[in-house]
Amino acid sequence: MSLKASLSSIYCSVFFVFIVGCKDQTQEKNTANNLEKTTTISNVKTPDGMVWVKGKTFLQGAKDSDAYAMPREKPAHYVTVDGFFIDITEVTNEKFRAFVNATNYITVSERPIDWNEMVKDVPPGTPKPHDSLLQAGSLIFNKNVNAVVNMENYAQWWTWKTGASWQHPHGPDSSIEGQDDYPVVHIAYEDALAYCKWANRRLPTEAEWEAAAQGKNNDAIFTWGNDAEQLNKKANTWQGTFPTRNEPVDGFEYISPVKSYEPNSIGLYDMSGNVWEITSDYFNVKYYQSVKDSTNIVNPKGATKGYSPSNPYIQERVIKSGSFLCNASYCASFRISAKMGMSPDSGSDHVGFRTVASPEMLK
Ligand SMILES: [Ca+2]
Ligand SMILES: [Ca+2]
Repeated sequence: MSLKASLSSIYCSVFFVFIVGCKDQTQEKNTANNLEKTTTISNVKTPDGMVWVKGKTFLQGAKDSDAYAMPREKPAHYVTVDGFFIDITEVTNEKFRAFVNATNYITVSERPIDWNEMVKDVPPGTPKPHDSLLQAGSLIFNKNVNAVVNMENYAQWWTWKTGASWQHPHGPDSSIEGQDDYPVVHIAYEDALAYCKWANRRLPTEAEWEAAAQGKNNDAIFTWGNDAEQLNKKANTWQGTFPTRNEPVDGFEYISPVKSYEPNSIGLYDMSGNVWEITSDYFNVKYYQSVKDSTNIVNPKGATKGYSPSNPYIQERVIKSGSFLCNASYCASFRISAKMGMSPDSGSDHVGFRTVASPEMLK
């Protein structure tokens, strides 16, 4: 979702859509991760903070036994991906600060909004908003919402906040001091690309992201397997009644430091919940229908263009993992196959990213 979303009732940008959105004190020792760190892949040493995802064939999309699966996740189909390296955590504030310090990069949410550009992405005839609404800012979750009239009206729990950015996640009076190990948020697609360029990384495709989330599995619903009862021990999501009553049974009401929950079977943290993660694929709700009769799809890069009936004016990108706002009553996006669309020019306080690298990028 973005400011645009508030400009028209028929315009519903991503963030509104992907909102729906225990810590186990005895974290498993991740022996798999330790092993991978010392493994040389194609004469390329595994970079610090990453693990190797072996190339494999797996079932992408909704599994038959997944009661929460949405039409855009169907039908499931087998795909093959080559091996790649992936960050074990979401990109943290510490890492993003290093990038900004090195490049003086200014994120999208820190730039004033150019109405001449925005007008291209909103329904025809949308009036220009007041200049006060075109100041730099981003979307934040309204923690104080105590009643919702219509669950389809996301604007009830999202607020455009002038001055909100990765350095001020709740607005100009907030900061990330002492939160180096929290995932960076308020990241737009182009911000993530800029970070990747600096770091010699790239964003994962949706298929790569699912392959990594599966870990050693090939057809699991969750990143830890198929037991839904494990959710509150394995991921930072939302308990209670969304969006009015947050009962942090899992230990966190808001985002959590990375590595607060057990990793999956190949050592990846927060592949379910905490913050959404941007991928390189276009969000097209019909894409899986278009490939259902294909066999052995190799290294798919998703649809050639985006398509979302709820947001027809934007070429959205796929985001994965769900966030601390995800709840089964709304979208259950903590499942591997779940996905939402994200407007490429907007961020919010529950979207971040993690990066990948192919071996050839590191030679
Ligand atoms: Ca939580
Ligand atoms: Ca995540």
